[in-house]
Amino acid sequence: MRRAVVRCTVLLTVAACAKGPAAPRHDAIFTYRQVMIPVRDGVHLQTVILTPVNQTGPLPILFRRTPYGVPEHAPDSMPASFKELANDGYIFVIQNLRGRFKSEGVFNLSSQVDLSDPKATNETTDAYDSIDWLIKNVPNNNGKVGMYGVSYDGLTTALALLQPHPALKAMSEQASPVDQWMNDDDHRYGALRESYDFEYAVMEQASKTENTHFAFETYDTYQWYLDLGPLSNINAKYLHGSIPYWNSTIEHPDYDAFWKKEAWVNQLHASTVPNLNVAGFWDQEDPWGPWQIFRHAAEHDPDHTDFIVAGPWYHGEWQAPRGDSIGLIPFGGHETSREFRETIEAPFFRYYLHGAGTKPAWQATTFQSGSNQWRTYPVWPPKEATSTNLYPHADGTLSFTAPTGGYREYVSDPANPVPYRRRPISPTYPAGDWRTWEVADQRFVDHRPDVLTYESAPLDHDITVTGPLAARLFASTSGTDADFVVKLIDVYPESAQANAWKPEAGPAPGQYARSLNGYQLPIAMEVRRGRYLTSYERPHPLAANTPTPWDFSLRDHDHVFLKGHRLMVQIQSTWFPLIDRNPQRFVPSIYNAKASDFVKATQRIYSTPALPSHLVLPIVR
Ligand code: PG9
Repeated sequence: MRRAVVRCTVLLTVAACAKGPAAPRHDAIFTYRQVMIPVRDGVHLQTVILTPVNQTGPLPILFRRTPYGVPEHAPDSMPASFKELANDGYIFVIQNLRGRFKSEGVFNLSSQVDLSDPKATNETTDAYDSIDWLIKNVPNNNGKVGMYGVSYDGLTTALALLQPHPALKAMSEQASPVDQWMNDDDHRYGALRESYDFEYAVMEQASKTENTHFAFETYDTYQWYLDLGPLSNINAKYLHGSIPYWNSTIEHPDYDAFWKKEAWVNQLHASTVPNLNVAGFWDQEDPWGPWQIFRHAAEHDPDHTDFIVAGPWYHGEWQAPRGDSIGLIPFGGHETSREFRETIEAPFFRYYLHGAGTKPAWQATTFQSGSNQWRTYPVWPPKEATSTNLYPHADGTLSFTAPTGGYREYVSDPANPVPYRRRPISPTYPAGDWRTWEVADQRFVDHRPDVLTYESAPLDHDITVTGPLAARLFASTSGTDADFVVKLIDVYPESAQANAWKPEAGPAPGQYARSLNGYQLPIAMEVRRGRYLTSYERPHPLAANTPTPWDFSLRDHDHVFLKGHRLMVQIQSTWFPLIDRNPQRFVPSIYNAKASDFVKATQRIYSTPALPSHLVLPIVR
């Protein structure tokens, strides 16, 4: 396997670039100590302890567990991502997971937790044992521990909910996955996230002591994945069975016992530790997990300690210095990330770990896009939202009135799949355009003959959509397997120039045009795979040319479609190489499909009184 090695973490929290030890500084803000913490099976975990140099009394510990590498020295200056927390005074502790970098044991890129076996170790028991060690061994701690982290570090935080140490008094799980077959990083209801699953597995499992980026021979990975052909070529030509997680993925195409064990959130039925869940509406990796953790913990939450915050963010953007825009889309002058940390995250930990301030008086807080306002909700979803059907019509229009008849069709060709973002599609990591692809202007595909576009008239009033969205398509295919992708889009008016990105307002816009005139902004997008419509465990062929209901969950959102904007829906059957290509001819496992199994198919979307395809919007009037 060809590979490129990097030494920096992929996340935005404490920088973990491997530099030599820094010389002692008179203006240092933390003292740095590295220890090996023993856990129950005798394995030692590499752990860094950052203690404020100006510490005068006992302080709580804020603990983060990561697969990406711990810092090799104290930060030279205060990192933006924990400046607000540091102002309150914490001992920051960062630990490498077992089997990563200098931590002993075997890294298992999996979140399987078996608490019925007293000898088993996993991320839940490693967190428990480490907290036990920290409160007994870190000088001058106040006996209270908080955990927090984004993505994998959010997952290791959330897994502590399953058997929390009594000293764990609060946590903020941020963008944690919960079930890697159902949603988030690796699959969407069984449809493989091909580029992410492959590139991430290589990054974390090609080397114990590095984060490795697969070295593509072509910059445009759309071309690379297309040239690859059937997925079996990944092992045959490149990995040769060397990456365990990739092997597990292709050995378990369906929702079997392996993935059900991975779905750790199904063990959670109560709020066991006060938890501030954090989700991004445009999180390109883990948009679903935080909502699932929030909902599972809400099953039994008598003390109201289960909270959620969501904003218009890409994966982890709430830990960026400002968060005043995403791609070209500005947030109305708000620095949402700084505001989140100052007014929500820091006060949350201050209340539970320092005993100061007040408990949040809400269950959910969002930064609502469109209106660009912070909103608080006593319960989520808000009771006043009314489910309202939005219908695509056979003439390409979109409205709240039921359809009178007809259908539209297109030919989906696996040899010419619809790209999920504008080509060239750079590798997922590092940098590239990955972070903001979910807000990319969809005009780059709406002319394609294999993408159906439906558009409303300009809105004569604002439409506020708050809560979970869904879609039900009535669709047929001439094949025996198929994918459908549904996108709900906010179309800006031609007069939107005034809203356009300003150079001083945020990150460089990369490849996108600077005007928002006519911009097609995706609000909700999802894919379903036909073989799993009736059972996730046992895939079934579709009956060719037979209209069938396809149900989509489009996740939770909070967005205002402003007066003068239009609503748009796009429907397509490929989304490549984000989602692997469906052969469109049913085979027992797509991962064993041969090149000759991939065939063209004619797809139809119905808009008749008996087959009224529609989206369901939770509209707040
Ligand atoms: N999305 C990444 C991840 C989390 C958990 C499991 C696998 C991948 C991450 O950014 O850490």
